[in-house]
Amino acid sequence: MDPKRTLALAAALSLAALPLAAPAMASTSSSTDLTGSLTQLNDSGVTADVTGSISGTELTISITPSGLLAGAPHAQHIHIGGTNSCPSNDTEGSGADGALQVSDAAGSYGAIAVSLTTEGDSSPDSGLAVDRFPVGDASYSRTLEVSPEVAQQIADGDGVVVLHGVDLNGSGSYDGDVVSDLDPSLPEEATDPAACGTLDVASMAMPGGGADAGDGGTAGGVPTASLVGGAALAAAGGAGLLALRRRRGQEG
Ligand SMILES: [Cu+2]
Repeated sequence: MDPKRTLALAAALSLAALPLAAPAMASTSSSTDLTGSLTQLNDSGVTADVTGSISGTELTISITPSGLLAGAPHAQHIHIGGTNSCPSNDTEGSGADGALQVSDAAGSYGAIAVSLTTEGDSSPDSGLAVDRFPVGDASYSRTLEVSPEVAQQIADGDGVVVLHGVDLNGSGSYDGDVVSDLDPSLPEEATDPAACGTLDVASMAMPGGGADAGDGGTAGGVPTASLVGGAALAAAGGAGLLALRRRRGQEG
């Protein structure tokens, strides 16, 4: 074969190989791990750990709550919208004694995108399907279908998990004079948010080196640049940690 044609063929082949590599990368990243750490709203004392994944339009999510009112159903949703964030626990709302109601927090975490029901429909229509939500601190785990749009938003880290139902007056059940802003047939306690946390895309493991650079025991085989970085980190000491925390705080 003419050497020029051979070269051209080689070039064409190497170009052809590129599109093969791209879909392979896309498919490995199409399942995204999710994690969340919910903290209290309305001084509820409620916390919850969330793990899950989104693969295509299939959402798997597990919630382990602590501190929810026993014997009462707790509506739980993935909200999307607003600033895709949680209001702070001390945010004043329109409920009794400044309690935060659902609509008060809409600017932070938007509307219901997924109702995390125990069975059946999981659309926003089931947002208050009280007979299909966990009771008390029951742990929750389910795999659900969501719309392509919602799946993308969750994979982008825009989801916020909210658990509802707070015993504001400590009576042991949902009651009180102020009605819910979602359903006036219910007291606000039945729907006020109890805990909130962003549904974060789990960070990938850092490639080796960085975390160990400050450890003198492993310094032997580390390239000079890493050693310098390690020394700088060691010199910065607590201040470096503080800066990292601050940066995280700003993201949250
Ligand atoms: Cu909600």
